[in-house]
Amino acid sequence: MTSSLPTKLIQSLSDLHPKPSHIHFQYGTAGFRTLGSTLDSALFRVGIIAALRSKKLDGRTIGVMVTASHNPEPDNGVKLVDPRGEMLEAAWEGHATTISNASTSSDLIEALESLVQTAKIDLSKPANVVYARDTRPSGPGLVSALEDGFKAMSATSRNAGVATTPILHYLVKCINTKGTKYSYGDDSEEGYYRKLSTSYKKLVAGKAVQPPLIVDCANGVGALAAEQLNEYLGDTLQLVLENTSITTPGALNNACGADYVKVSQKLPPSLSSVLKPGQRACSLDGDADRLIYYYLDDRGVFHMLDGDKIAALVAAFIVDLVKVAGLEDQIKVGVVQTAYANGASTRYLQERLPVKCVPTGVKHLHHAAERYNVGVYFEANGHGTVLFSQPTLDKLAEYQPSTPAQSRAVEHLVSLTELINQTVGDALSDMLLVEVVLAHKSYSGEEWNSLYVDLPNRLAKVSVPDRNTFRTEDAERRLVSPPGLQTKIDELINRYQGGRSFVRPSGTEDVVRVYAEAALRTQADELAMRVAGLVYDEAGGEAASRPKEFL
Ligand code: NG1
Ligand code: ZN
Repeated sequence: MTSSLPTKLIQSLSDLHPKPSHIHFQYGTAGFRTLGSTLDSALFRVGIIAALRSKKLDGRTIGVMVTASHNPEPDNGVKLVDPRGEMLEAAWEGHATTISNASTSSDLIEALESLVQTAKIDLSKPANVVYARDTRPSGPGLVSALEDGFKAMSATSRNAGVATTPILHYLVKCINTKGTKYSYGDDSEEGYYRKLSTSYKKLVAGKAVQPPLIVDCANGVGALAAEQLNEYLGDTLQLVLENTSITTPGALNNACGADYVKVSQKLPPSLSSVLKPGQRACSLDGDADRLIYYYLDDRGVFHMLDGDKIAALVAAFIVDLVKVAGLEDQIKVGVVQTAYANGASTRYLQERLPVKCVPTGVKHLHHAAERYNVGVYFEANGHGTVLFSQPTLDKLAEYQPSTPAQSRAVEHLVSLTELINQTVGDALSDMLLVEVVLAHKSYSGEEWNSLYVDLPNRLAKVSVPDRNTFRTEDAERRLVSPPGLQTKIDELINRYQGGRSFVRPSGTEDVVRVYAEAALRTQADELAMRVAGLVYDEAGGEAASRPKEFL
């Protein structure tokens, strides 16, 4: 039993992972994320923090995911996953930032000692962690720095290898609920594929098999997972996997993947000879937690079905099932969005359901969704899931249906709770969810798309010397700083029919993001460009780059 930090061991291992003096790390909405080549010390320290977090939570298992999601291949990142499979508690984001910025090994030990004191960590408790990485070339090196962090704390660690972000979250929840009445599933990748494919098969039983679905795997880890899933699905759904080159240098997220499709609003060029008019296709991102659908119409015109369209499709389906089950008065379904949700989607959903707008970042969406009996949350970029509260799960388990139709609807709802990842947005789980709804409604992509018509919109980004000078309120829809800038933006917006625009600092990149929508495509583009121009003029400085093009 030790009750103090193993300072000698920490010191000697930390000396192998010195912090670059010119870098300031910040644990943001997606953990630490920057150029992979600069992250070695941060990974070592995250190893220590994960161990301390586990000790703080009585030895419950903490997850660590090494990924930079949709970012370019040279980037990498790391985030911690709390025992229920959810994002790290907010207070610890600050601790992680402080510890990652300690300049020397002795400063690090001092910072760790202060964390142990302030967070009242009992060092005699065990430390358990499970970790995984995506396919980035910098991954293996960063993982060994992370492992040195575990070693420094003598943590018990389990290497989940190369896995998608949602699989790592799934494992964390399974490990921590094992043997309890809340057991989430078998704590293995096979357990994950089995859980998803079994519930999918139950949900589509008796429905006509959907035509094959093209899946753009972004040349990332989703390719490995989708290949496995394909086998488990057998002939209930055929996935045609594209962009599966996980070892080709530079291929990851390059002109493919969910972020490329969402931001450029285009078909990945690699699919132009593959996708036939009317056929459904979808793109995953580099760690398979985002999903965007699309199709070409008869004239070959591209149509995108983003996170907002997924939310609309899925929410309506669940509301119908709850109604048919006879549980309308007992189970309330609500939707959570961010300011990036298309205005047309918000209008469509608000006419049918309670809708809440929260700041960007999964933790905000997730927590808001937890307040509903069934909370549907999706970001426009395709990250999202549906949460079923524990009382709702209990209600579904105990409910005595009085007709065969009610009984079928309840069975479907129970299968949905199995199919949908309850920890985090999961592209593969969401993909099967979409396929279930399309099969039940006999919808083509075109019919799904016609639920509402998207307002033309544009996302731009501006490099500024210091993005922290931009501060927002009202779920990031208005700027409070720099002073006066919001008034100028408002004046611009008023000149555009159906105009809406807002500016916020990114939590994952050193940029300020600009979003604009308007009744016409040319107007949305123009509004975005002009607001970006205002931001540039305001931020000024040598380091700022005038926005010439979008992206
Ligand atoms: P930032 O960089 O804070 O805009 C982006 C996404 C978020 C979320 C995070 C985490 C947009 C506009 N922003 O955040 O929605 O997914 O990355 O990966 O899509
Ligand atoms: Zn991602």
